[in-house]
Amino acid sequence: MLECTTAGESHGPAGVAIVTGFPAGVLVDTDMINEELRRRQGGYGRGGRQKIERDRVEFLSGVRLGRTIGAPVTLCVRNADSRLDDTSKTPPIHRPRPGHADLAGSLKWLTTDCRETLERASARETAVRTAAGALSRCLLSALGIECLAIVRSIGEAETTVAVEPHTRATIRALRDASDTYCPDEEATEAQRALIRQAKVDKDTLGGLIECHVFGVPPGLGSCARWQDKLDARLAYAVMGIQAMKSVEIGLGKPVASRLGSRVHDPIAFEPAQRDTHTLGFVRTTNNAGGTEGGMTNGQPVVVRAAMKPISTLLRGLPSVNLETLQPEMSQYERSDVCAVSAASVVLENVVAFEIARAALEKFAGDTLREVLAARDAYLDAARSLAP
Ligand code: EPS
Repeated sequence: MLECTTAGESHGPAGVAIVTGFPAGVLVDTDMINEELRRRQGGYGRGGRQKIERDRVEFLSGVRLGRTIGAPVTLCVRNADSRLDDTSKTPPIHRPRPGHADLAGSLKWLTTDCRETLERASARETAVRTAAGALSRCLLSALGIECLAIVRSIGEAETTVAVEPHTRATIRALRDASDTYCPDEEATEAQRALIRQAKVDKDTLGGLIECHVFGVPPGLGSCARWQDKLDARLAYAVMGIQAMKSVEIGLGKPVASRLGSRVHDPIAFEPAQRDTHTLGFVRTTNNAGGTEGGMTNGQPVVVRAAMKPISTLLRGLPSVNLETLQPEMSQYERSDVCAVSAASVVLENVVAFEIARAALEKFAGDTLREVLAARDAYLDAARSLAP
């Protein structure tokens, strides 16, 4: 089973991720992983920390001569702004920020110093989670599976652009030309304006991020045990990203208000596509977001998540001093005005990891060669179901 554990504090020496269950023989594209780390550091509205850090992955184990060897892979991203034990630079925080882990964590770990909690709760942790997800994409690319996440909205500024298999190259290029990672010039401009205004107002902004996964074969995940449903696993993993408050698969919330005839994706068979990963089963719509019964159906997997605004507001919010129990405004620490763009990169790589995990469950093997052979054997068997 593919697993990932992370460790590290925001201002500690480094973050690490340990990935177990990764097959041998996968070519590790370190440049691609570093490019994902660079993108995660970017996005309009980021704060001062990103001028200090230059995130790069180091492999401390599990990789030899550029390929995985089947052993646990340890990925490390060092912190330039490392000062955890210097209390002159990381002073205690007694005024918890509403929306942050500060208060709940202080009550949990029996302390009045919110720093004990915030150092681990920080979204700095997503650097190594992104690196681990990007490692899993080295396997996915060998399987012909591609992930693409965009920013759908920041505040009220939203794009309605459709992301389809045949437009994905254009969407990727538009996204990469946008400094909010939104594949729509007009929406990008509107998002930038909202972020600028929020900064002036000493406020923060959230948004919607959306990931599409192309080339996923049918049959990943399972309806046999609820724990193995792929949509459930995706929701679990995505809610594990800092600041997410909801997850949707495919059409999402609007399924509640539409008739069935306007929700479910009609099934057709296209013989010319029989040799592709869809096995020839095509749909005119993809409201299901590529999963039915918790299993992939050959259509793109679509996951959307709502990120709350950053809880560190320069103007502060009503709070209570944990040392005096007197009302005070929440404490300000250097932070971002908007990290939705960065979160879209995290989403892309977290979703990739879950898809890779499900692919390895169906096409298990100690080496990439065996995984590819299992995938091919399955697709052949599925094609031979009907004459
Ligand atoms: C974060 C607070 C800020 C963000 C941080 C998340 O860190 P600092 O207090 O050092 O300025 O920059 O995000 C990152 C460091 C990162 O790399 O994404 C928080 O409180 O969650």
